[in-house]
Amino acid sequence: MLGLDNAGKTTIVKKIMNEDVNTASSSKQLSMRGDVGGQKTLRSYWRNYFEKTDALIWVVDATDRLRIDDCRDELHGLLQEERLSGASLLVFANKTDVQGCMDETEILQGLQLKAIRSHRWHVLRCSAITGENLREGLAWVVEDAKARLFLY
Ligand SMILES: Nc1nc2c(ncn2[C@@H]2O[C@H](COP(=O)(O)OP(=O)(O)OP(=O)(O)O)[C@@H](O)[C@H]2O)c(=O)[nH]1
Ligand SMILES: [Mg+2]
Repeated sequence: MLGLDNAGKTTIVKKIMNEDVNTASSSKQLSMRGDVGGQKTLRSYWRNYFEKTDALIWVVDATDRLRIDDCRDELHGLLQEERLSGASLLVFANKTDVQGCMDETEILQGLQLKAIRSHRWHVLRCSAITGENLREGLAWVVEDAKARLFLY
C-alpha cells in the first residue's frame, strides 16, 4: 500500500486491524504491516520496499486537489517498475466521508487512470474513518490477483 503522505494509509491499516483510528501513529516512516510513509523524502525508498508484487493499493486523499498532479506523477512513475509488472492496482479514493471531496470522475481524470493499460485497475471511494469500502477493496485485489495466478 503506497500513496502520498497524509493520504490515510496508516489509518486504513489500523481500521482494517480494528485499532483505534484516533490515536496518532507511532511511526511516520515504515509500518511493518503493509504501508510505507509517503513524504517526499521517503518516496525513493518505496522501490526498496517491495519484491515481485501481485497487488498494489494506491491511496489518494480525495480532499487534496492541490496535489492530485503530484499524486498522478508518482503513481505513473511507480507503475514503470519491473517488479510491479502484472500487479493488480486498486486505487482507494480515501476520506470520502469529507463533504466536497473529489468524486470518482475527478479522481479518474486527475490520476489519468484510463491511460493505464499495463495493469488491471479498479477505483473505489473509501473512508478509513467509517470503514466504507475497505473490505470490498481488499476483496477486489485478492480476487483479481488470484484470478491471474491461476493463469500461470
Ligand atoms: N476524514 C478523514 N480523515 C482521514 C481519513 N483517513 C485518514 N485521515 C486523517 O488523515 C491524516 C493522515 O492519515 P495517515 O493515515 O497518517 O496518512 P498516511 O498516508 O499514513 O501518511 P504518511 O505516513 O505521512 O505517508 C490523519 O489525521 C488521519 O486521521 C478518512 O478516511 N477520513
Ligand atoms: Mg503513514
